[in-house]
Amino acid sequence: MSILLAAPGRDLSKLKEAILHLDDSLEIDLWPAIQDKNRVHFAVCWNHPDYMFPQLPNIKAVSSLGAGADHLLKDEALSEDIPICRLITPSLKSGMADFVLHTLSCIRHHQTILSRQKSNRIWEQHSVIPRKNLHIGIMGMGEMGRAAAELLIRNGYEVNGWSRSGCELDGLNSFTDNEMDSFLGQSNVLICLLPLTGDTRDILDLDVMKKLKKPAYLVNLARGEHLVEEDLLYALDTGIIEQAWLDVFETEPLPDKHVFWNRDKIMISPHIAAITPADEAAGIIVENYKRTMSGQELMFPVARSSGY
Ligand code: NDP
Ligand code: OXD
Repeated sequence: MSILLAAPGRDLSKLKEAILHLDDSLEIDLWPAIQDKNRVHFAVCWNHPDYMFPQLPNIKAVSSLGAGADHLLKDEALSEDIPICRLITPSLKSGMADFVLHTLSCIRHHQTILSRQKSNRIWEQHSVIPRKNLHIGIMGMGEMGRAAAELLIRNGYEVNGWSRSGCELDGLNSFTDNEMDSFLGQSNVLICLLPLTGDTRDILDLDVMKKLKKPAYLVNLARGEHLVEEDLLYALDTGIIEQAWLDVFETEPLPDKHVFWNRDKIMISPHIAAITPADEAAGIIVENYKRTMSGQELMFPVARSSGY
């Protein structure tokens, strides 16, 4: 029986090594070089090709190689009977929390202005924005949102969290999905950590941006499809939004000709907010493979009904 690792364009050799380090009796295939397609029982994927699953007649479960599983759920060739899980590790959560804290620090210290000043050899000082002036609003209080909120609260930020069912966390102002307007009205740094579903696609639109407390900042670390790109450009041009910090995009890598590259008020990072180290990923992959083979429930299962 084999585990297939399929992430075109990514070097998976370290992950394969880490899995074999845990159990050298396992058989690992790296897409597209599969020894025997009938032997593949478990696949770990990131942006796999559409035509892959119909070639794997004995697949029993599939894991995302990341935290999001939207790329698997949209594949109609992946039968609804096949359970899906995702990879959540301690470093992924702490990495995301660190990245959010770092972004807030950059906003407070005017990093966008400093970068521009350096290009033009300008020496000009700016006073730091006090933490109390930033009211943080996190959309999505799951694995990532909760880890970020905990770290921000420990660092003295006021944090509002928005989710479908609400989130119990000491020091957090929790809002449920029908309290969106009041959540937005009390937040001026909006951080998107939602899964991509039918309900959340295009959620970061002009209407949402206008409802934020001023001055407003937008940080999207979840999926590019959450953001209505032309609405952001309008919001930046009209002062509705001061700056945007984007780590994820509809098309990745962000195309060379994309208008976002030339905007001073948009900071871009290449989908690196949080990354799963190979050794931690391997532990979860091996565990979920073994659970699959012995008919047990998977760790970090994805519910097809909710889409996350
Ligand atoms: P989870 O599935 O753990 O959490 C989802 C959260 O969103 C839950 O709190 C859920 O509410 C809430 N939610 C879902 N739908 C709605 C809705 N319609 N209205 C309000 N709240 C909603 O996700 P993760 O924390 O693991 O991941 C969050 C995002 O971050 C994903 O898009 C993921 O792909 C992305 N990500 C990005 C990385 C990067 O490097 N940029 C790295 C890792 C993740 P409830 O609690 O009520 O269910
Ligand atoms: C993701 C990830 O889901 O990088 O974006 O894990």
